[in-house]
Amino acid sequence: ALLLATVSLAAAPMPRLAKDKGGFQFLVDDKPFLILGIQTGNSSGFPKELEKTWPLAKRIHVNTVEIPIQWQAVEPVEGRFDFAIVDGLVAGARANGLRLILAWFGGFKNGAMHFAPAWVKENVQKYPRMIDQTGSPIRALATHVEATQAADARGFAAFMRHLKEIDGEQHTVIAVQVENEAGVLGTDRDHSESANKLFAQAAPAEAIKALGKTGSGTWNEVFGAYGSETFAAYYQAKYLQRVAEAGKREFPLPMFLNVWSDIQDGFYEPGFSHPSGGATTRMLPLYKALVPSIDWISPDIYKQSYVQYVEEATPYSRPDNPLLIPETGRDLGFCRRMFYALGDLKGIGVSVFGVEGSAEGDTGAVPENLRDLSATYRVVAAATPLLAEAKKYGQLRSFVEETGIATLVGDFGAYESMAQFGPSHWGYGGARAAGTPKTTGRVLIGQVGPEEFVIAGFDTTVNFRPKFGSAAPRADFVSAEEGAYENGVWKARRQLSGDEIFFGLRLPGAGTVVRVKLMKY
Ligand code: N0T
Repeated sequence: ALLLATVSLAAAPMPRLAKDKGGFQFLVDDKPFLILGIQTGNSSGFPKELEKTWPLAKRIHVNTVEIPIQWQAVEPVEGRFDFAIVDGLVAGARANGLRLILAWFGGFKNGAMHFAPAWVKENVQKYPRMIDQTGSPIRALATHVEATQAADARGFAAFMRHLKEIDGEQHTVIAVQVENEAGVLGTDRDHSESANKLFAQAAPAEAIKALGKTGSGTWNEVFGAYGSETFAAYYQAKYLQRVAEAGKREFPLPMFLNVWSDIQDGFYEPGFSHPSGGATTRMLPLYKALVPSIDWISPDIYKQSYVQYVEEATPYSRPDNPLLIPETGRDLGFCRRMFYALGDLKGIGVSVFGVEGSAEGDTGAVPENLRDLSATYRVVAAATPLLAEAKKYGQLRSFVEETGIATLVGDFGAYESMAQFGPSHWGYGGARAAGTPKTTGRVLIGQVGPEEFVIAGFDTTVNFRPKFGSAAPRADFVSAEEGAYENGVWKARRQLSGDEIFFGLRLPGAGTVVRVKLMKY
Protein backbone atom coordinates (compact mmCIF):
# COMPACT_ATOMS: atom_id res chain seq x y z
CA ALA A 1 0.00 0.00 0.00
CA LEU A 2 2.85 2.34 0.87
CA LEU A 3 4.49 1.71 -2.46
CA LEU A 4 1.25 2.32 -4.32
CA ALA A 5 0.72 5.60 -2.50
CA THR A 6 4.18 6.80 -3.53
CA VAL A 7 3.55 5.88 -7.13
CA SER A 8 0.22 7.67 -7.31
CA LEU A 9 1.77 10.79 -5.76
CA ALA A 10 4.45 10.89 -8.41
CA ALA A 11 2.15 10.46 -11.38
CA ALA A 12 0.16 13.39 -12.73
CA PRO A 13 -3.57 12.71 -12.90
CA MET A 14 -4.98 11.50 -16.20
CA PRO A 15 -6.35 14.25 -18.46
CA ARG A 16 -10.13 13.92 -18.40
CA LEU A 17 -13.49 15.49 -19.04
CA ALA A 18 -15.64 16.74 -16.21
CA LYS A 19 -19.14 18.12 -16.49
CA ASP A 20 -20.85 20.90 -14.65
CA LYS A 21 -23.80 23.24 -15.05
CA GLY A 22 -22.31 25.18 -17.93
CA GLY A 23 -21.03 22.22 -19.91
CA PHE A 24 -17.77 20.32 -20.01
CA GLN A 25 -14.39 21.18 -18.60
CA PHE A 26 -11.31 19.50 -19.94
CA LEU A 27 -9.05 18.88 -16.95
CA VAL A 28 -5.29 18.62 -17.28
CA ASP A 29 -3.40 18.08 -14.03
CA ASP A 30 -6.90 18.29 -12.54
CA LYS A 31 -7.23 21.93 -13.56
CA PRO A 32 -9.52 23.36 -16.26
CA PHE A 33 -7.59 23.59 -19.49
CA LEU A 34 -8.72 25.38 -22.63
CA ILE A 35 -6.96 23.92 -25.62
CA LEU A 36 -5.43 26.87 -27.47
CA GLY A 37 -3.77 24.91 -30.18
CA ILE A 38 -2.13 24.72 -33.51
CA GLN A 39 -2.17 21.65 -35.72
CA THR A 40 0.86 21.01 -37.88
CA GLY A 41 0.66 20.09 -41.55
CA ASN A 42 0.02 16.51 -42.53
CA SER A 43 3.65 15.67 -43.30
CA SER A 44 5.26 17.63 -40.45
CA GLY A 45 5.10 14.92 -37.80
CA PHE A 46 8.86 14.46 -37.59
CA PRO A 47 10.99 16.00 -34.81
CA LYS A 48 13.37 17.74 -37.23
CA GLU A 49 10.50 19.43 -39.06
CA LEU A 50 9.23 21.05 -35.90
CA GLU A 51 12.37 22.52 -34.34
CA LYS A 52 11.28 26.04 -35.24
CA THR A 53 7.64 25.39 -34.50
CA TRP A 54 8.04 24.94 -30.73
CA PRO A 55 9.39 28.44 -30.04
CA LEU A 56 6.88 29.94 -32.46
CA ALA A 57 4.05 28.16 -30.67
CA LYS A 58 5.17 29.53 -27.31
CA ARG A 59 5.51 33.02 -28.69
CA ILE A 60 1.91 33.06 -29.93
CA HIS A 61 0.56 31.73 -26.60
CA VAL A 62 -0.31 28.28 -27.88
CA ASN A 63 -0.54 25.65 -25.14
CA THR A 64 -1.10 22.52 -27.26
CA VAL A 65 0.35 21.32 -30.54
CA GLU A 66 -1.56 18.68 -32.49
CA ILE A 67 0.69 16.51 -34.61
CA PRO A 68 -0.06 13.61 -36.96
CA ILE A 69 1.65 10.28 -36.33
CA GLN A 70 1.90 8.45 -39.62
CA TRP A 71 1.12 4.75 -39.38
CA GLN A 72 3.52 4.09 -42.27
CA ALA A 73 6.33 5.86 -40.38
CA VAL A 74 5.99 3.86 -37.15
CA GLU A 75 5.21 0.42 -38.60
CA PRO A 76 7.20 0.37 -41.84
CA VAL A 77 7.38 -3.42 -41.71
CA GLU A 78 4.38 -5.39 -40.51
CA GLY A 79 4.66 -6.00 -36.76
CA ARG A 80 7.97 -4.09 -36.45
CA PHE A 81 7.47 -0.78 -34.70
CA ASP A 82 9.80 2.17 -34.40
CA PHE A 83 8.56 4.98 -32.20
CA ALA A 84 11.65 7.19 -32.26
CA ILE A 85 9.53 9.86 -33.94
CA VAL A 86 7.04 9.84 -31.11
CA ASP A 87 9.85 10.04 -28.54
CA GLY A 88 11.34 13.01 -30.36
CA LEU A 89 8.03 14.88 -30.53
CA VAL A 90 7.27 14.30 -26.84
CA ALA A 91 10.79 15.46 -25.92
CA GLY A 92 10.40 18.58 -28.07
CA ALA A 93 7.10 19.51 -26.45
CA ARG A 94 8.45 18.93 -22.95
CA ALA A 95 11.57 21.00 -23.55
CA ASN A 96 9.26 23.87 -24.50
CA GLY A 97 6.60 23.44 -21.85
CA LEU A 98 3.91 22.56 -24.38
CA ARG A 99 1.24 19.85 -24.39
CA LEU A 100 0.53 17.56 -27.30
CA ILE A 101 -2.44 16.03 -29.02
CA LEU A 102 -1.20 13.24 -31.24
CA ALA A 103 -3.33 12.21 -34.20
CA TRP A 104 -3.19 8.61 -35.38
CA PHE A 105 -3.14 8.91 -39.16
CA GLY A 106 -3.88 5.24 -39.77
CA GLY A 107 -6.05 3.68 -42.44
CA PHE A 108 -8.22 6.79 -42.90
CA LYS A 109 -7.17 10.31 -43.76
CA ASN A 110 -9.84 12.61 -45.28
CA GLY A 111 -11.61 9.84 -47.13
CA ALA A 112 -8.37 8.32 -48.47
CA MET A 113 -5.54 6.08 -47.21
CA HIS A 114 -2.22 7.77 -47.88
CA PHE A 115 -0.82 7.16 -44.40
CA ALA A 116 -1.20 3.38 -44.37
CA PRO A 117 2.10 1.48 -44.61
CA ALA A 118 3.28 0.18 -48.00
CA TRP A 119 2.59 -3.39 -46.87
CA VAL A 120 -1.07 -2.41 -46.57
CA LYS A 121 -1.27 -0.25 -49.71
CA GLU A 122 0.38 -2.87 -51.91
CA ASN A 123 -1.47 -5.92 -50.66
CA VAL A 124 -4.86 -5.22 -52.25
CA GLN A 125 -5.90 -8.86 -51.87
CA LYS A 126 -5.57 -8.84 -48.11
CA TYR A 127 -6.46 -5.15 -47.56
CA PRO A 128 -8.96 -4.43 -50.35
CA ARG A 129 -9.95 -0.98 -51.53
CA MET A 130 -13.49 0.23 -51.73
CA ILE A 131 -15.14 -0.07 -55.14
CA ASP A 132 -17.05 2.88 -56.54
CA GLN A 133 -20.39 2.94 -58.43
CA THR A 134 -18.60 2.30 -61.75
CA GLY A 135 -16.84 -0.80 -60.39
CA SER A 136 -13.40 0.78 -60.07
CA PRO A 137 -11.27 0.52 -56.94
CA ILE A 138 -10.59 3.85 -55.23
CA ARG A 139 -8.00 5.11 -52.76
CA ALA A 140 -9.92 4.16 -49.62
CA LEU A 141 -9.75 0.97 -47.61
CA ALA A 142 -12.85 -1.19 -47.28
CA THR A 143 -14.07 -0.73 -43.70
CA HIS A 144 -15.78 -4.09 -43.14
CA VAL A 145 -12.68 -6.21 -43.80
CA GLU A 146 -11.42 -8.02 -40.71
CA ALA A 147 -7.75 -8.04 -41.74
CA THR A 148 -7.71 -4.26 -42.28
CA GLN A 149 -9.45 -3.50 -39.01
CA ALA A 150 -7.11 -5.83 -37.17
CA ALA A 151 -3.96 -4.34 -38.73
CA ASP A 152 -4.95 -0.73 -37.99
CA ALA A 153 -6.07 -1.63 -34.45
CA ARG A 154 -2.81 -3.47 -33.76
CA GLY A 155 -0.76 -0.51 -34.96
CA PHE A 156 -2.75 1.93 -32.86
CA ALA A 157 -2.57 -0.31 -29.80
CA ALA A 158 1.22 -0.53 -30.14
CA PHE A 159 1.36 3.26 -30.39
CA MET A 160 -0.75 3.73 -27.25
CA ARG A 161 1.30 1.13 -25.36
CA HIS A 162 4.42 3.04 -26.23
CA LEU A 163 2.84 6.34 -25.18
CA LYS A 164 2.00 4.84 -21.82
CA GLU A 165 5.60 3.75 -21.39
CA ILE A 166 7.11 7.14 -22.15
CA ASP A 167 4.34 9.46 -20.97
CA GLY A 168 2.11 7.50 -18.60
CA GLU A 169 3.19 9.58 -15.61
CA GLN A 170 3.72 13.03 -17.02
CA HIS A 171 0.89 13.37 -19.55
CA THR A 172 2.56 15.66 -22.01
CA VAL A 173 0.12 14.08 -24.45
CA ILE A 174 -3.34 15.13 -23.26
CA ALA A 175 -5.54 13.51 -25.91
CA VAL A 176 -5.35 11.40 -29.05
CA GLN A 177 -7.23 11.87 -32.31
CA VAL A 178 -8.18 8.56 -33.92
CA GLU A 179 -7.66 8.67 -37.73
CA ASN A 180 -8.43 11.88 -39.63
CA GLU A 181 -11.73 12.92 -41.18
CA ALA A 182 -12.71 9.30 -41.69
CA GLY A 183 -15.14 8.36 -44.42
CA VAL A 184 -14.73 7.87 -48.14
CA LEU A 185 -14.39 10.38 -50.97
CA GLY A 186 -15.19 9.21 -54.48
CA THR A 187 -18.20 7.03 -53.79
CA ASP A 188 -21.30 7.03 -51.59
CA ARG A 189 -20.33 3.62 -50.21
CA ASP A 190 -18.30 0.54 -50.99
CA HIS A 191 -19.84 -1.27 -53.98
CA SER A 192 -17.63 -4.37 -53.80
CA GLU A 193 -19.29 -7.78 -53.95
CA SER A 194 -18.88 -8.39 -50.23
CA ALA A 195 -20.15 -4.91 -49.34
CA ASN A 196 -23.13 -5.28 -51.67
CA LYS A 197 -24.05 -8.48 -49.85
CA LEU A 198 -24.07 -6.62 -46.54
CA PHE A 199 -26.02 -3.77 -48.08
CA ALA A 200 -28.74 -6.17 -49.24
CA GLN A 201 -29.23 -7.46 -45.68
CA ALA A 202 -31.52 -5.95 -43.07
CA ALA A 203 -30.12 -2.83 -41.43
CA PRO A 204 -29.03 -3.60 -37.84
CA ALA A 205 -31.44 -2.64 -35.07
CA GLU A 206 -28.81 -0.53 -33.29
CA ALA A 207 -28.45 1.70 -36.35
CA ILE A 208 -32.21 2.07 -36.73
CA LYS A 209 -32.63 2.93 -33.07
CA ALA A 210 -29.69 5.34 -32.92
CA LEU A 211 -31.10 7.40 -35.77
CA GLY A 212 -34.57 7.48 -34.27
CA LYS A 213 -36.18 5.28 -36.93
CA THR A 214 -38.59 2.45 -36.39
CA GLY A 215 -39.42 -0.75 -38.20
CA SER A 216 -37.03 -2.95 -40.10
CA GLY A 217 -35.82 -3.65 -43.61
CA THR A 218 -32.83 -3.10 -45.85
CA TRP A 219 -30.74 0.05 -45.56
CA ASN A 220 -32.63 1.69 -48.38
CA GLU A 221 -35.99 0.63 -47.00
CA VAL A 222 -35.31 2.09 -43.58
CA PHE A 223 -33.14 5.12 -44.44
CA GLY A 224 -34.38 5.99 -47.92
CA ALA A 225 -32.09 8.48 -49.67
CA TYR A 226 -29.65 8.20 -46.75
CA GLY A 227 -29.32 4.42 -47.08
CA SER A 228 -25.86 4.35 -48.64
CA GLU A 229 -24.40 6.99 -46.35
CA THR A 230 -25.84 5.37 -43.24
CA PHE A 231 -24.40 2.03 -44.36
CA ALA A 232 -21.00 3.64 -44.93
CA ALA A 233 -21.18 5.35 -41.52
CA TYR A 234 -22.17 2.17 -39.73
CA TYR A 235 -19.18 0.18 -40.98
CA GLN A 236 -16.83 3.13 -40.64
CA ALA A 237 -17.94 3.65 -37.03
CA LYS A 238 -17.43 -0.04 -36.28
CA TYR A 239 -13.94 0.18 -37.75
CA LEU A 240 -13.10 3.27 -35.69
CA GLN A 241 -14.48 1.73 -32.52
CA ARG A 242 -12.34 -1.35 -33.09
CA VAL A 243 -9.22 0.79 -33.46
CA ALA A 244 -10.04 3.12 -30.55
CA GLU A 245 -10.93 0.29 -28.20
CA ALA A 246 -7.67 -1.52 -28.91
CA GLY A 247 -5.73 1.64 -28.04
CA LYS A 248 -7.80 2.49 -25.01
CA ARG A 249 -7.18 -0.93 -23.56
CA GLU A 250 -3.46 -0.11 -23.58
CA PHE A 251 -3.71 3.46 -22.32
CA PRO A 252 -7.02 5.20 -21.64
CA LEU A 253 -6.22 8.75 -22.71
CA PRO A 254 -9.14 10.88 -23.92
CA MET A 255 -9.75 10.05 -27.58
CA PHE A 256 -11.70 11.88 -30.24
CA LEU A 257 -12.64 11.84 -33.92
CA ASN A 258 -12.49 14.83 -36.27
CA VAL A 259 -15.00 15.35 -39.02
CA TRP A 260 -15.22 16.90 -42.47
CA SER A 261 -18.85 17.78 -42.00
CA ASP A 262 -21.84 17.82 -44.30
CA ILE A 263 -22.44 21.56 -43.97
CA GLN A 264 -21.14 22.46 -47.44
CA ASP A 265 -22.79 25.52 -48.94
CA GLY A 266 -26.05 23.70 -49.46
CA PHE A 267 -24.60 20.89 -51.58
CA TYR A 268 -25.29 17.44 -50.26
CA GLU A 269 -23.72 14.50 -51.98
CA PRO A 270 -22.16 11.96 -49.61
CA GLY A 271 -18.76 10.89 -50.91
CA PHE A 272 -18.41 14.09 -52.94
CA SER A 273 -19.48 17.17 -50.97
CA HIS A 274 -18.07 15.45 -47.86
CA PRO A 275 -16.60 12.03 -47.05
CA SER A 276 -19.38 9.46 -46.87
CA GLY A 277 -19.45 7.54 -43.62
CA GLY A 278 -17.89 10.20 -41.39
CA ALA A 279 -19.50 11.47 -38.20
CA THR A 280 -21.30 14.33 -39.97
CA THR A 281 -24.07 16.35 -38.35
CA ARG A 282 -26.61 13.85 -39.74
CA MET A 283 -24.64 10.74 -38.73
CA LEU A 284 -23.64 12.04 -35.30
CA PRO A 285 -26.39 10.23 -33.33
CA LEU A 286 -25.35 6.96 -34.98
CA TYR A 287 -21.71 7.55 -34.06
CA LYS A 288 -22.50 8.52 -30.47
CA ALA A 289 -24.17 5.12 -30.10
CA LEU A 290 -21.51 3.08 -31.89
CA VAL A 291 -18.17 4.44 -30.67
CA PRO A 292 -18.17 4.21 -26.86
CA SER A 293 -14.36 4.29 -26.73
CA ILE A 294 -14.38 7.76 -28.29
CA ASP A 295 -14.79 10.55 -25.75
CA TRP A 296 -15.96 13.21 -28.17
CA ILE A 297 -16.46 14.01 -31.84
CA SER A 298 -15.12 17.23 -33.31
CA PRO A 299 -15.86 19.27 -36.42
CA ASP A 300 -13.05 20.81 -38.49
CA ILE A 301 -14.33 24.27 -39.36
CA TYR A 302 -13.04 26.49 -42.15
CA LYS A 303 -16.23 28.48 -42.73
CA GLN A 304 -15.80 32.18 -43.51
CA SER A 305 -19.40 32.95 -42.66
CA TYR A 306 -20.14 33.09 -38.93
CA VAL A 307 -23.62 31.76 -39.65
CA GLN A 308 -22.19 28.61 -41.25
CA TYR A 309 -19.46 28.39 -38.62
CA VAL A 310 -22.06 28.33 -35.86
CA GLU A 311 -24.29 26.02 -37.89
CA GLU A 312 -21.42 23.56 -38.25
CA ALA A 313 -20.24 23.80 -34.62
CA THR A 314 -23.58 23.71 -32.81
CA PRO A 315 -24.51 20.04 -33.42
CA TYR A 316 -21.20 19.00 -31.81
CA SER A 317 -21.93 20.86 -28.58
CA ARG A 318 -24.28 18.47 -26.83
CA PRO A 319 -24.81 17.29 -23.27
CA ASP A 320 -22.88 14.16 -24.26
CA ASN A 321 -20.28 15.85 -26.48
CA PRO A 322 -17.99 18.78 -25.71
CA LEU A 323 -17.08 21.04 -28.60
CA LEU A 324 -13.43 21.01 -29.67
CA ILE A 325 -12.52 22.45 -33.06
CA PRO A 326 -9.29 20.64 -33.95
CA GLU A 327 -8.84 22.47 -37.26
CA THR A 328 -9.72 26.02 -38.10
CA GLY A 329 -8.25 29.13 -39.73
CA ARG A 330 -5.87 31.71 -38.33
CA ASP A 331 -7.05 35.08 -39.62
CA LEU A 332 -9.01 37.75 -37.79
CA GLY A 333 -12.35 36.30 -38.88
CA PHE A 334 -11.50 32.96 -37.30
CA CYS A 335 -10.15 34.72 -34.21
CA ARG A 336 -13.57 36.34 -33.87
CA ARG A 337 -15.47 33.13 -34.54
CA MET A 338 -13.44 31.34 -31.84
CA PHE A 339 -15.29 33.49 -29.36
CA TYR A 340 -18.56 31.79 -30.33
CA ALA A 341 -16.93 28.39 -29.85
CA LEU A 342 -15.42 29.14 -26.45
CA GLY A 343 -18.42 30.98 -25.00
CA ASP A 344 -22.00 30.27 -26.09
CA LEU A 345 -21.02 26.92 -27.58
CA LYS A 346 -19.19 25.88 -24.39
CA GLY A 347 -16.09 24.76 -26.25
CA ILE A 348 -13.09 23.07 -24.63
CA GLY A 349 -10.69 24.42 -27.23
CA VAL A 350 -9.70 25.35 -30.75
CA SER A 351 -6.70 24.53 -32.88
CA VAL A 352 -5.49 26.42 -35.93
CA PHE A 353 -4.29 24.36 -38.88
CA GLY A 354 -0.92 24.63 -40.59
CA VAL A 355 0.83 27.67 -39.12
CA GLU A 356 4.26 26.10 -38.69
CA GLY A 357 5.37 27.43 -42.08
CA SER A 358 5.30 30.86 -40.47
CA ALA A 359 8.42 29.84 -38.52
CA GLU A 360 10.55 29.91 -41.69
CA GLY A 361 12.95 32.81 -41.67
CA ASP A 362 12.08 33.26 -38.02
CA THR A 363 13.18 36.60 -36.60
CA GLY A 364 12.03 35.94 -33.06
CA ALA A 365 9.01 38.20 -33.50
CA VAL A 366 5.37 37.27 -33.97
CA PRO A 367 4.87 36.99 -37.75
CA GLU A 368 2.42 39.51 -39.18
CA ASN A 369 -0.05 36.81 -40.26
CA LEU A 370 -0.25 35.43 -36.71
CA ARG A 371 -0.68 38.71 -34.81
CA ASP A 372 -4.43 38.40 -34.31
CA LEU A 373 -4.13 34.76 -33.32
CA SER A 374 -1.37 35.52 -30.85
CA ALA A 375 -3.37 38.34 -29.22
CA THR A 376 -6.48 36.17 -29.06
CA TYR A 377 -4.70 33.26 -27.41
CA ARG A 378 -2.91 35.62 -25.00
CA VAL A 379 -6.18 37.12 -23.78
CA VAL A 380 -8.08 33.83 -23.56
CA ALA A 381 -5.17 32.14 -21.75
CA ALA A 382 -4.99 35.03 -19.28
CA ALA A 383 -8.66 34.46 -18.42
CA THR A 384 -8.88 30.65 -18.51
CA PRO A 385 -9.41 29.85 -14.79
CA LEU A 386 -12.11 32.51 -14.55
CA LEU A 387 -13.80 31.35 -17.72
CA ALA A 388 -13.88 27.90 -16.15
CA GLU A 389 -15.44 29.41 -13.02
CA ALA A 390 -18.09 31.08 -15.15
CA LYS A 391 -18.87 27.74 -16.80
CA LYS A 392 -19.31 26.18 -13.37
CA TYR A 393 -21.70 28.96 -12.52
CA GLY A 394 -23.46 28.19 -15.79
CA GLN A 395 -23.00 31.63 -17.35
CA LEU A 396 -20.40 32.19 -20.03
CA ARG A 397 -21.49 34.13 -23.08
CA SER A 398 -20.03 35.25 -26.41
CA PHE A 399 -20.49 38.71 -27.88
CA VAL A 400 -18.98 39.05 -31.32
CA GLU A 401 -19.13 41.99 -33.70
CA GLU A 402 -20.33 41.17 -37.20
CA THR A 403 -20.94 43.44 -40.17
CA GLY A 404 -24.00 45.45 -39.27
CA ILE A 405 -24.09 44.18 -35.70
CA ALA A 406 -22.46 46.66 -33.33
CA THR A 407 -24.47 46.14 -30.14
CA LEU A 408 -25.33 42.90 -28.36
CA VAL A 409 -27.25 42.42 -25.15
CA GLY A 410 -26.75 39.50 -22.74
CA ASP A 411 -28.85 38.03 -19.95
CA PHE A 412 -27.10 37.30 -16.64
CA GLY A 413 -29.82 36.75 -14.07
CA ALA A 414 -30.26 39.99 -12.13
CA TYR A 415 -28.12 41.90 -14.63
CA GLU A 416 -28.14 42.58 -18.33
CA SER A 417 -24.94 43.29 -20.19
CA MET A 418 -24.51 45.45 -23.25
CA ALA A 419 -21.50 45.04 -25.52
CA GLN A 420 -20.88 47.85 -27.99
CA PHE A 421 -18.32 47.81 -30.75
CA GLY A 422 -16.65 50.90 -32.09
CA PRO A 423 -17.23 54.61 -31.44
CA SER A 424 -20.69 55.88 -30.73
CA HIS A 425 -22.65 58.22 -32.92
CA TRP A 426 -25.88 60.00 -32.13
CA GLY A 427 -29.15 58.87 -33.53
CA TYR A 428 -32.74 58.69 -32.38
CA GLY A 429 -32.73 57.69 -28.75
CA GLY A 430 -29.10 58.57 -28.01
CA ALA A 431 -25.65 57.08 -28.44
CA ARG A 432 -25.35 54.13 -30.80
CA ALA A 433 -22.29 52.05 -31.55
CA ALA A 434 -20.91 52.52 -35.06
CA GLY A 435 -18.86 49.31 -35.37
CA THR A 436 -15.07 49.11 -35.53
CA PRO A 437 -13.25 49.83 -38.81
CA LYS A 438 -12.07 46.22 -39.22
CA THR A 439 -14.80 44.39 -37.31
CA THR A 440 -12.46 43.46 -34.48
CA GLY A 441 -14.88 43.56 -31.52
CA ARG A 442 -15.23 40.39 -29.54
CA VAL A 443 -15.65 39.58 -25.88
CA LEU A 444 -16.40 36.71 -23.54
CA ILE A 445 -18.40 37.71 -20.48
CA GLY A 446 -18.64 35.21 -17.67
CA GLN A 447 -20.53 35.50 -14.44
CA VAL A 448 -18.53 34.05 -11.56
CA GLY A 449 -20.77 35.18 -8.71
CA PRO A 450 -24.07 37.06 -8.27
CA GLU A 451 -22.30 40.41 -8.79
CA GLU A 452 -18.95 39.31 -10.17
CA PHE A 453 -17.93 39.00 -13.77
CA VAL A 454 -14.92 38.24 -15.90
CA ILE A 455 -14.63 40.12 -19.16
CA ALA A 456 -12.05 39.08 -21.74
CA GLY A 457 -11.89 40.61 -25.17
CA PHE A 458 -11.03 43.24 -27.73
CA ASP A 459 -12.39 46.54 -28.95
CA THR A 460 -15.60 46.51 -26.94
CA THR A 461 -17.35 48.79 -24.48
CA VAL A 462 -19.23 46.82 -21.84
CA ASN A 463 -22.06 48.17 -19.70
CA PHE A 464 -24.40 46.56 -17.21
CA ARG A 465 -27.86 47.45 -16.02
CA PRO A 466 -30.29 45.79 -13.65
CA LYS A 467 -32.59 43.41 -15.45
CA PHE A 468 -36.05 44.73 -16.31
CA GLY A 469 -38.28 44.44 -13.29
CA SER A 470 -35.52 44.95 -10.75
CA ALA A 471 -36.32 47.24 -7.83
CA ALA A 472 -32.98 49.04 -8.26
CA PRO A 473 -32.93 51.45 -11.20
CA ARG A 474 -29.16 51.58 -11.68
CA ALA A 475 -26.05 49.40 -11.78
CA ASP A 476 -22.45 50.50 -11.53
CA PHE A 477 -18.94 49.15 -11.22
CA VAL A 478 -17.73 48.78 -7.65
CA SER A 479 -14.34 47.77 -8.97
CA ALA A 480 -12.73 46.82 -12.25
CA GLU A 481 -9.38 45.11 -11.98
CA GLU A 482 -7.33 44.58 -15.10
CA GLY A 483 -4.89 41.70 -15.00
CA ALA A 484 -4.01 38.20 -16.09
CA TYR A 485 -3.66 34.71 -14.74
CA GLU A 486 -0.09 33.52 -14.66
CA ASN A 487 0.41 29.87 -13.75
CA GLY A 488 -3.00 29.76 -12.16
CA VAL A 489 -2.57 32.91 -10.03
CA TRP A 490 -4.46 36.14 -10.75
CA LYS A 491 -2.04 39.03 -11.10
CA ALA A 492 -3.84 42.36 -10.95
CA ARG A 493 -2.14 45.06 -12.97
CA ARG A 494 -4.30 48.08 -12.12
CA GLN A 495 -7.71 49.39 -11.15
CA LEU A 496 -9.65 50.81 -14.07
CA SER A 497 -11.53 54.03 -13.29
CA GLY A 498 -12.50 57.33 -14.88
CA ASP A 499 -12.36 57.33 -18.67
CA GLU A 500 -11.74 53.57 -18.69
CA ILE A 501 -15.20 52.92 -17.17
CA PHE A 502 -17.12 56.22 -17.42
CA PHE A 503 -18.98 55.36 -20.64
CA GLY A 504 -18.72 51.67 -19.92
CA LEU A 505 -15.76 49.40 -19.48
CA ARG A 506 -13.47 49.89 -22.44
CA LEU A 507 -11.53 46.93 -23.76
CA PRO A 508 -8.72 48.15 -26.00
CA GLY A 509 -7.87 46.85 -29.46
CA ALA A 510 -4.86 45.02 -28.03
CA GLY A 511 -7.25 43.00 -25.84
CA THR A 512 -7.36 42.54 -22.10
CA VAL A 513 -8.95 40.74 -19.16
CA VAL A 514 -10.90 42.55 -16.44
CA ARG A 515 -12.56 41.26 -13.28
CA VAL A 516 -15.45 43.44 -12.23
CA LYS A 517 -17.67 43.69 -9.21
CA LEU A 518 -21.06 45.31 -9.75
CA MET A 519 -23.74 46.76 -7.53
CA LYS A 520 -27.35 47.73 -8.01
CA TYR A 521 -28.75 50.73 -6.22
C1 N0T B 1 -8.32 19.00 -43.57
C2 N0T B 1 -7.12 19.78 -44.06
C3 N0T B 1 -5.94 18.87 -43.88
C4 N0T B 1 -15.57 22.25 -50.58
C5 N0T B 1 -7.12 20.39 -45.42
C6 N0T B 1 -10.28 19.87 -44.58
C7 N0T B 1 -6.35 18.08 -42.67
C8 N0T B 1 -7.74 17.71 -43.02
N1 N0T B 1 -9.38 18.77 -44.45
O1 N0T B 1 -6.01 21.28 -45.49
O2 N0T B 1 -5.73 18.00 -44.95
O3 N0T B 1 -5.56 16.97 -42.38
O4 N0T B 1 -8.34 17.19 -41.89
C9 N0T B 1 -11.45 19.56 -45.43
C10 N0T B 1 -12.13 20.84 -45.77
C11 N0T B 1 -13.29 20.61 -46.63
C12 N0T B 1 -13.75 21.85 -47.31
C13 N0T B 1 -14.59 21.49 -48.51
C14 N0T B 1 -14.90 22.66 -49.35
